[in-house]
Amino acid sequence: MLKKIALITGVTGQDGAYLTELLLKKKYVVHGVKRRSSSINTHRIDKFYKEIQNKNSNFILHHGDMMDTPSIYNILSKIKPNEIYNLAAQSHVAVSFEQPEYTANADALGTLRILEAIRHLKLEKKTKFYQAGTSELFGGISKKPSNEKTPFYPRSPYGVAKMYAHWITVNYREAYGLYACNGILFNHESPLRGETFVTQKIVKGLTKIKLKKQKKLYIGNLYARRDWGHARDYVYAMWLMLQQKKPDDYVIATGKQYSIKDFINLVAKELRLKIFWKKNKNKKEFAVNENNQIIIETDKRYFRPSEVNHLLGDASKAKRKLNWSTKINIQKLVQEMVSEEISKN
Ligand code: NAP
Ligand code: G4F
Repeated sequence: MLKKIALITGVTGQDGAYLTELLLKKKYVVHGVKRRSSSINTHRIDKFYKEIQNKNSNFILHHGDMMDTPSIYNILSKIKPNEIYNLAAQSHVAVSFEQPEYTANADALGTLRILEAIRHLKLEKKTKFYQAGTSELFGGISKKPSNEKTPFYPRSPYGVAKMYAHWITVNYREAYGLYACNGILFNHESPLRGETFVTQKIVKGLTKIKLKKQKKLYIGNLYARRDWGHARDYVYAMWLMLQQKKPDDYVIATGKQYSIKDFINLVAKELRLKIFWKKNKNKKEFAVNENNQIIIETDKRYFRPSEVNHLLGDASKAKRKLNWSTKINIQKLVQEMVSEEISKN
């Protein structure tokens, strides 16, 4: 039987690595798009290098960029994939306030570039398309759990760019009959999470404090709340979306919500690091250790011009139609992230 061919943009990112692992296990031929960088950016997928060195490798990397139409077009025309997972993005919300135009180009127009390439290459009947959508689309919506029918209200240049990507994916499905799906994924983390996202920053910072390699952790809004799952569970949902009879859009979430402060407390507990929360005269919160030394402090630099205070998802459609559910809860997620971090120190 012919092997299925998948193309993953953003293969060097957190989700790209987990999805590569899943698809290789499922005997796909996996092509990944990586962008050129001055230092090596493949640490998350290095474990598949053995696979690359093998002559009959099922894992092939291509240079490309979401901002560069010819590279996208050429890769698609060469490999004619059965499935495309568009995971590439400037994915950092805070950075999107500093680089709004770059974010729009890579995240919004980048998606359009792939859809147009599918159309021009007449791959509409062959190629299924997954778009990495986000709970940031819901942004400033109420505290109730969001589902596929909840209206969007993005609160960052990143959220706005992803909103374009969402609707252009819906539009190409409706206008040209593409098998195209939006996964509206809530936050998902893992030991492979980028270092500047809050969970990984907390795990790395508190581990170093525990091991006396760092004195303080500076953090932003302690009271933002997120619905955090594990990336491994979430890439499985991406794959499921492309295995259905009809394309559709799905919310993927755990349905449970924690604050940044809760996450800090969970990590401290896992590390057996004693922390005591206090407030100064100006009601600014900080945390000390048993020797009354300040180990966590808030810092204006990490607050955003407009914040998304609450994110909570309702994944009942995915449960019903994809038979998907989350397997790894937040306690297990924290355990895995902490134990991986300790092993690196
Ligand atoms: P990530 O770790 O930041 O990975 C992003 C990937 O995109 C990296 O491979 C990065 O390459 C690549 N990339 C960035 N700009 C690019 C460009 N101009 N051209 C080509 N590639 C580019 O993100 P992630 O957490 O794996 O998330 C995957 C996708 O899901 C993203 O689209 C993100 O916006 C979306 N999403 C994530 C979450 C979440 O909680 N993780 C939730 C909802 C949606 P480098 O390695 O070279 O930087
Ligand atoms: O970890 P974060 O940077 O993730 P954020 O902004 O929720 O975005 C992530 O999830 C989205 C899905 O909802 C993805 F689409 C997106 O690509 C990305 O993966 O921040 C989480 C929360 C925010 O409210 C932020 O203000 O943590 C708060 N926070 C507090 N202190 C901090 C910090 N965030 C970061 N990055 N760094 C801090 O020091």
